[in-house]
Formats: sequence, structure tokens, C-alpha cells
Amino acid sequence: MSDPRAIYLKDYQVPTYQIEQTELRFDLSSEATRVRARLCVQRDDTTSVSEPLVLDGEALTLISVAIDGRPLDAAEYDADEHSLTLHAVPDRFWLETEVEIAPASNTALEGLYQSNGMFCTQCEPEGFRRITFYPDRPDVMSRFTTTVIGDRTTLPVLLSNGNPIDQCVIDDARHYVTWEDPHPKPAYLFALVAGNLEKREDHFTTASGRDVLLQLWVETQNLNKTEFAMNALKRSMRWDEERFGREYDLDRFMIVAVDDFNMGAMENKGLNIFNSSAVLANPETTVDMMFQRIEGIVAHEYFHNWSGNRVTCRDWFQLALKEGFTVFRDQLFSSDVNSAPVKRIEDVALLRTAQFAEDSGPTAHPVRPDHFIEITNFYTLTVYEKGAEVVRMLRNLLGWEQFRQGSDLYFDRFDGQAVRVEDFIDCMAEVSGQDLTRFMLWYAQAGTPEVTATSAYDADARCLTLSLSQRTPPTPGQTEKEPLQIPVAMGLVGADGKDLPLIMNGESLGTSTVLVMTDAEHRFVFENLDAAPVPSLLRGFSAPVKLHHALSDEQLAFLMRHDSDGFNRWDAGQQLALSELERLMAAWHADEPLVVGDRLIDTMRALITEPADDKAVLAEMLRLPSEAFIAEQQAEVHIDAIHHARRAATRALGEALYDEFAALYDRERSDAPYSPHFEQIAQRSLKNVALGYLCATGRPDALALAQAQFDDNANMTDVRAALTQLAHADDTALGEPAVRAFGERWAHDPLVMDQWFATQVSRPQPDALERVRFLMGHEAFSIKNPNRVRALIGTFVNQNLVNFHREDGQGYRLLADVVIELNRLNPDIAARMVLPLTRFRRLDPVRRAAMRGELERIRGESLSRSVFEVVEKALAD
Ligand code: B3K
Ligand code: ZN
Repeated sequence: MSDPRAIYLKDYQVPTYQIEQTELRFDLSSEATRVRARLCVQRDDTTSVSEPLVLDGEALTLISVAIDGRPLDAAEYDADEHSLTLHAVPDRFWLETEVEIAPASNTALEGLYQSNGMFCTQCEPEGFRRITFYPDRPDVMSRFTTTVIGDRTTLPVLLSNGNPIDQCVIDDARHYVTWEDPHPKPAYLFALVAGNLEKREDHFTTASGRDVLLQLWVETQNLNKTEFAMNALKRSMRWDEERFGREYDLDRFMIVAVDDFNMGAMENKGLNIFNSSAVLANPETTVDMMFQRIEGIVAHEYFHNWSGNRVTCRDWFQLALKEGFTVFRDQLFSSDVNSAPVKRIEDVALLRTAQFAEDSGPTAHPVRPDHFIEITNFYTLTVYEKGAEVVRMLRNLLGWEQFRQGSDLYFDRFDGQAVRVEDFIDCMAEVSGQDLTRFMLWYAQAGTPEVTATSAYDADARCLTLSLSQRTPPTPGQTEKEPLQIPVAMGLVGADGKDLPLIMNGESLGTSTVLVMTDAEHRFVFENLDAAPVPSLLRGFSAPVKLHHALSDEQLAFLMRHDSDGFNRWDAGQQLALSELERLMAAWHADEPLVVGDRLIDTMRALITEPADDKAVLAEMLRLPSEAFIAEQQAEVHIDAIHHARRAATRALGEALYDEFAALYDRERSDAPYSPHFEQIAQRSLKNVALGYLCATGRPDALALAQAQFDDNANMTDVRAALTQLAHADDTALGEPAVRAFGERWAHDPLVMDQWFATQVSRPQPDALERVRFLMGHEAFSIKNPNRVRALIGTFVNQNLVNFHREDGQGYRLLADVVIELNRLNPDIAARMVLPLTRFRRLDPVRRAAMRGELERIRGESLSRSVFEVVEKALAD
């Protein structure tokens, strides 16, 4: 580790030089790509003439430097490992540099690299400096012209941002294409792709009548997986016009699928680059959940064209400005085109497990961090998901109409600029007249606020007093917290299950309202109530907080059936199940038999047998809280207790409701041709939940159903659901052959093999860890490919808690081994993978010590900045 120094938001300084024009020329070769850059450099008015020009550069071999055509000699510049400094430069000049880079040995997948022979780039946040010397910061925006020279046979397709303006064959071997992007952009939005690719093409006519050419570029064998994403793109383009008034601004929009990619996708201007797992889909290879994920990611990247590209971030501390807003936009899109309550349920489930865990661990940070060592470590659930919740709260506080006005004002006012979170909030304050000063604390304070609610009914006065208090626990580096502005959407449910009219201070508020907290404590008095109602609080999860509202199991069961808010109905069910699971956990600790109470069984029975208006919601309501969510609720986490309680409950429900689940399974079977439409997805989801409960009993007839579904081979969703049941059964008689058959059938398709890996390593039985080690040697596995690592290792450590946390510490050892290897190959992925090892705070002393021990072993290595930052924080905890 050379010099892991932190960078602070408070030290921001405006750029001293701007780049008006950027002309790039790439001569592509795996080992020695030549990059020539001609930059039209302009000194900022406020910069003194003696100020040197400092350009960022990493892992570049400098060949030459010239100013206005005059080659510089070595005394006129300094080049070190991170920068190129020119001492005396004119006010305005052309700087020409040439560097050499080696894409084939770039395993970090940042900058220019190769994936299956294809050349591609990833520049956000600081990858462009691995391509050429440049002021690699988002507040330097420039017009780019890019010439790509490549081999005619192996690289017939040469792409970059914007429009092609010239192309020509150079000689027998080589050709070139020149691209021009008319929109000034920061370097992080630059992209280049070169390879042997095929395309699916389509067109979109914008609201103002312009024709846009749409292209989706893939390797030949994947052409049959492109239809869904193309349609999702067209839906997104139309939706952004209709919902946010945003039209596309170039003549073409391209998407490229790449196998080796650190994240889901990247919103490069006019040339989005996607992880193949986030774009390729067809019914034979792809499960429903992935279709929906792909739709969301295609939309997300497209929406960035406005929230991110046209209006970008001043500096990387402002990352949530574009990410939080864009995630909110993609959530709204998915919710408009699918089942809205289920979308909300899924998003909140992710937030409350994974983001809350981040907020309560050693890497907790505010939505807008104030310092970092390595910015790639801050592409987190806090920045993305909590960032989206913060934008959603603005919508909740302002209402949709004003929120939309604020969004319009933001896009109009800052189009073409690099701005701050304050600029966004100011627009919202301006259109609404609301004071959002306290709201800004959401961006500055880390940790999950806890809201405690109590209510008291006064029969004589016929009123209900609702007391709300808030407190945010300390997080590393932030011991004192101030009260936040919290919107609490709520209603009062009467004995007949209907929402009661809300009357406060004589004023009628309808049947649902948003209470706004700004202080540590509040009291709200609701009048004119004949009997004590049940308060339904935080409807739609109106704020990203932990709500403590002591409701009895009876009240929870009541809300679960009657709450007019779909999200709160589901949440009441989760709380009810959680309280039953906590009883079972206590029994497990006391070595008593794990007997599931009648209330849970009866509520589940009622859910299954009564007609459901939304099957997707029903499927969610039938699922028990995940192990990770249960763990997140405990002050002290006992993985084994959680695992055995949940397993016992699943089995007991399967036994007690076997006939009901069997009938449900039958009812939801269908021969209709596959469609990823949400209604069909809901039906499959419901059927496969039922199959899960049936198989949990271990009964041969249940496993026979799974085997039949597997053999039926109707679509990947059903095949995979069946395979999971077979492969996770105690008895391996059916599972082993099914796993083998699946692996042979799909050996040619890496994205399906990822599912094969994930299914095997999430097996709850104690042989899972050995299975992981064995599969790491499988020919379909490669530690250099992030998708393989996530499928095999990521699934094991994040979704097989009972085996990852084995008491002998072998799970931790395995992860540390992987992190140490990845640290050399791909620091970004290494720093993500190590995170589960850092969450030891609430575990028992034996596991805590074992996890710290492995972290210390990692610290003994020569660490990348990213891994160093995470491990230091964890060990300081
Ligand atoms: N903006 C990209 C993030 C890329 C960061 C890579 N370290 C993906 C997205 O949020 O759309
Ligand atoms: Zn994004």
C-alpha cells in the first residue's frame, strides 16, 4: 500500500484548466494499444499563469508530449505514477500526448480492457486516467472526437460515443471509424467498444417526432437473447417522456453486452455498456426475477441520460445526486409497468436487510460521504438505495405535482452543468416554498434513524394521542446526531377494517396523511374517534427508518388482513412471522422442541384459501422473512438459531397446510406460452412458493412434483425453482442427477452456469463449503470474471449464512483466501467481497475473533487502496 490518503469534500477546488475539445486516436492491440490525445486546453480566468497543468494518469507508458506541435523535452514536464505535470503553459493551447497501454493484462476491468477478445472501457469513476493523461474529474466537460483503429477480421465493429462521421479501410489488415459526440461530457462518460459483434436494430420516434436508431450489440450466439431488453429500452424512452418530460437527444442509442464487467451496467453517453447478465434474456435461460432486473437496469442507464449525463455531478462526493435520483426514477418506472406494491416490497426488503446492515456496520457512511480513500468503495447501497429513499421522501413531502415541477426546474436550470446535491434540493424548496434545511441532514448523517411510536386512546375525550420520537444511533466518526425531517405516512384503521377519517385540531385530513417530524419528539392528537383504532404507520415505507411500534400479534394479524396500504399489509405479516420465529429461536436456545403456533398457521391458511386480488403480493406474503432480515432485527445474532427456527417454521407450515399448498400449486399451474408479463410472473411465483413449502416436508410425493416440473422443462423460472428444491433436499437421490443433468445441458452458457453454481452453494446442508471449494476448480469457473465470483462465492457468503458462519471458521478462511487473490486481480470486486467479513459486531465472541483473525491475515498482504480502506475501517471497529 503506497499512500492511502483520504480526500475530503471540504477541500474541493474548481478546476484550474478546462478542456474545450478532446480528440482521441486509439490504435488497438492487446498488449500495446497506442492512445494519442489532442486536447484543446484553456486556463480558467481565476487561475494564475504560474499554475502548472496537472493531468491524472495511472499505469500509462508515456511516449511523447507536445504543446502546439512542439515536442517537449524532459525538463519541461514531470511524469510520476499518478500524474503528468506541465510547468509553464500558455493560456490556451493544443496539448498532444501519446501513451501505450496493455488492455489484455488489465484484470481490474477499469479503463480499456479485453473481455473474450472484445475491447471495451469502464471509465466511471476514475478509469479514464488509465487510458490517457487527462483532468479526470466530472466538472471538466469536453467535446470528444474519437478515432478507433482495429483489425478488420477480429474487430469488424468499432464503436464510441455519438455519431460516426468517417470510416475507411486503411490496408489489408486494418480499418478505422471516427465518432463525434456533440454533447460536452466528463471523461467518465467516455466509451469505446471494438469486437466481432452482431446487432439487433430498432427505431424509436421521440415525442417531438425525431427518429432514433437503437442498436443492441452482442456476440453472435447471444442474438436470441436481445428482444426483451430492446423492448424494455423502448418502454423506458416513452416513460421518461411521459412521466418526467425527458426526451432523448442523439440520433442513435447503443447498448453493448460484455461478459467481464464489475457492475450491472454503465450509462456512457449514447453507448451504454452492460454486464451481459444485466441485458441478455430469454425464457429458456433466464428466470423471471432476472427479466425484471434487466428491465430496471436498462431503464436506469437510459434515465441517466438526463439525471447524470445532461446534468452531472460536480465531484464524486455528489454521487447520490445522480444515483439516488436515477434509482428513484427506475423504481417508479418498474412500479408503473409491474405490480406497484410488490416492487415496493422488494425494494424495501433489500434496503432493510442489506442497506440497514451497512448503516450499522464499520463502513457506514452518509448518502453524501465527506471523505474517502477510494471512491469505487462508495458505489454502495447507501448511496444508491438510501439515496433513492431520500428522493422518494421529497416526493412524499411535496406531492407528485410539485416534485415534478422541481425536477423540471432542476433539468432546465442545470442542463450541461456539473452540480451539487444542494442545487437539486434548492429547486425542490423553490417550487414548494418548503424549508428543506433540516432535510439536508439526510445527506450528511450516517446510520438508520429509529422512530418509536406509542398511542393512547382516551374514551372520554374520544381522541387518540400518537407520540412519535426519533433517534439515530452513533456511527463511526459521527457520535452525535440531530433530529431529521421525517415524513410518516399513516392512517387509523377502525374495528370494521376501514380507514377512519382523520381529524386534527378540528381540521379534516382525509383518511391517510403524512405527519412530518422535525424534532426529537412529537405528539399528534386525532379527534372524534368512537373507539380505539389501530394506527397504520409508515405506509408505503414513507421514510428509511426502523419503526418501533409495539403492536400485539392480534393487531398485526388485523392489519395484515385489513390495512388499505398493500405494503403495510405485507409488513404486518412479516412482523407477525418474525415474532413467531423469535419464539422458535428462544426455544432453540433452551433446547426445547420447535413448535409453530396456530396463529401463524391460521393466518397463512386464510391467505391461501381466500381469493387474492394481487397474486404477486400474495406470493410475497406467503414467504417468511429471510435469514438476513431476521439477523438484522437481532441485537445479538445467532445464525444457527435463526436458521433452524426458519427451517422448522417452513417445514411445519408445509406439514400443516400440505393440502392447501398442493391445491394452490395445482391452481396456479398453466400451459400458456411463457411471457415475462408481471401477471404471469406472479402466478409462477405463487406456484413455486407453494412447491417450496411442499418440498420442505421432505415427502416423496412433493419431491416427485419438483422432479416432474424439472423434467417438464417449460421455462428457466420453473426449472430452476424445481432444481433448487431437489438440490436442497436432505436426500440427495434426486438432487445429484438433476444437478448433473442441468450442468451438462447448459455447459455452453456461462449465465446459466452461474445459476447452476448459485443453486448448489446455497444448499443448507453442512457439505456446502466443500462444494464451493470443489466448484472453484470447475472449468466453467474463473476468478477473473466478476459474475462467476458473485455466483459462486457471493451466493455462498451472502445467502448461505449457516455455512458461511460455520463455527470452525472455514467459511471465513475461504472468503479471505478469495479476497487475497482478488486484491491483486480486481481490487473493486475484492473490496466488495470482503464486506461480509467486516460485519462481526453482533456475532458471538468465537466467530468475532475468527473473522477479525481473517481480516488481520488480509491486512498482512500488500493491499490495494480499496481493500485497505475497508479492512482498516473494520479492524478499527
Ligand atoms: N454509474 C455506473 C456505476 C459505475 C461504477 C463502477 N465502479 C452504474 C450505474 O449506476 O448506472
Ligand atoms: Zn446509476
